[in-house]
Amino acid sequence: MTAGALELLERARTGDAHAIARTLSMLENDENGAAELVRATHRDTGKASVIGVTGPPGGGKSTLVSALVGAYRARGDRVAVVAVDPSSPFSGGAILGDRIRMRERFLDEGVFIRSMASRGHSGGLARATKRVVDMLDALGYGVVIVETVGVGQEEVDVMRVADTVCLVTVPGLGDGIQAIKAGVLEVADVIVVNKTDRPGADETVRDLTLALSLGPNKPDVWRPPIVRTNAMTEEGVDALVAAVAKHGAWARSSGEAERRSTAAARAEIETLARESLYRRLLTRIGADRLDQAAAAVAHRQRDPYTAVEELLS
Ligand SMILES: Nc1nc2c(ncn2[C@@H]2O[C@H](COP(=O)(O)OP(=O)(O)OP(=O)(O)O)[C@@H](O)[C@H]2O)c(=O)[nH]1
Ligand SMILES: [Mg+2]
Repeated sequence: MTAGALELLERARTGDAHAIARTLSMLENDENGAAELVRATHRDTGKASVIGVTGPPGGGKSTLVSALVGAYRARGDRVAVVAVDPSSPFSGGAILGDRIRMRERFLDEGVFIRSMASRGHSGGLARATKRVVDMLDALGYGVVIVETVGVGQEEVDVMRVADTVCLVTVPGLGDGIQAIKAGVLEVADVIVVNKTDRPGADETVRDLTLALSLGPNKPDVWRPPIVRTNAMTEEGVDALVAAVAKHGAWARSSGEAERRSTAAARAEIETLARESLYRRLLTRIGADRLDQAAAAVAHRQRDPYTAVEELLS
């Protein structure tokens, strides 16, 4: 093991925030030492309760996450927050504001906050998020909350790291239904109607209940509960914590948790194997051969399938 990565990990294990941040950057950017960090910590992962919070912009996710941090912290859990913004190449802007507000609220060694933007992850945002979450899990954060903005495919992929995914909607705007149509419901385990102090909450709950009733109705299938919250006053936050715990218990007893972690492991192995085989191929044939093959295909002297067959033989 690289002495640097090992020393860093030791310091991170003592709770040193700078060391924790450095290990996360190493993992995110796949720097030298990242593989060593994964090897040294993999056995310690799988203990945290990983909660995903997603939904349309401005729905109150960050306010709700802050309330959740307070609720879990009050129960004695160490809590980490990973705020992921797939639309932004910079970890700054709105997320930075959230982070400052949260830091002010939790001047507390037991709370760690990390933000991640879309750029700079060699293996993609979802993989980087998984690595970051796994490290925080291994470092003993009992609850890791991942917030993503939006309702697209990238958010769905990021949310696959979570044991329980909370989809946050708001009254009016038809957002709840739109989100469901966009396929986010596929990953939602708990549906939150936030801003219930606003008009139209009852209608939104009714619409969502109807939409959900059209889904599969089998005894072994989880039917996402709908929880009403006002993140500003923290009304409904305890009910949300209870719904998340209930889903977690169901997932463990039904085998769903096992299925999810095996699927995530398989995806990671496939990606790493593909990368590793490709690196080996490049090492063996040399970059020149690749350039020549590319030129041959570009000049229509070879078709791409034949070119690959020749490289592999
Ligand atoms: N009235 C009301 N306002 C709320 C509630 N929850 C959040 N807000 C406000 O809604 C605005 C957006 O809240 P955020 O928590 O930043 O929402 P977000 O979903 O994290 O936003 P993005 O990360 O930008 O997508 C803020 O002005 C909050 O104060 C609520 O329950 N009721
Ligand atoms: Mg936010």
